[in-house]
Amino acid sequence: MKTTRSIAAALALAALFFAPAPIWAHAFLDHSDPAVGSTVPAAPAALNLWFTQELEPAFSWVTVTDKSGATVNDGSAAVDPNDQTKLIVKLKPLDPGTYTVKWHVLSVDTHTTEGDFTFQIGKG
Ligand SMILES: [Cu+2]
Repeated sequence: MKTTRSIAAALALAALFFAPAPIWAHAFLDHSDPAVGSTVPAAPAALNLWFTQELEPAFSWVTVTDKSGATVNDGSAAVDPNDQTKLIVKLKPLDPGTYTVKWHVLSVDTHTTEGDFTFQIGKG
């Protein structure tokens, strides 16, 4: 009986490991607007970030900084009420230059992920 139980436990554990991908997926950055590494001709009024999973708004944030390290986002990032995978952060009026985006999100599966990228405003 004991053996049967441990086999059952082993099978249950194996089932966990081979469970469908979503259980193990985290919220990674899928794409953004302005796009990662892109050069845009005009200063965008906001930065939009789409993730691979729905986010917990209270624990998800984005900062955008200019070359000098000054924060240029206008207020905190907000999760789009119509799309829980999307973060929107308003931007102050930006001059041409390179901007660094740092994001840190908590997805609904309670996993935290973070990353950074740059985009440029100006001559493409
Ligand atoms: Cu996860």
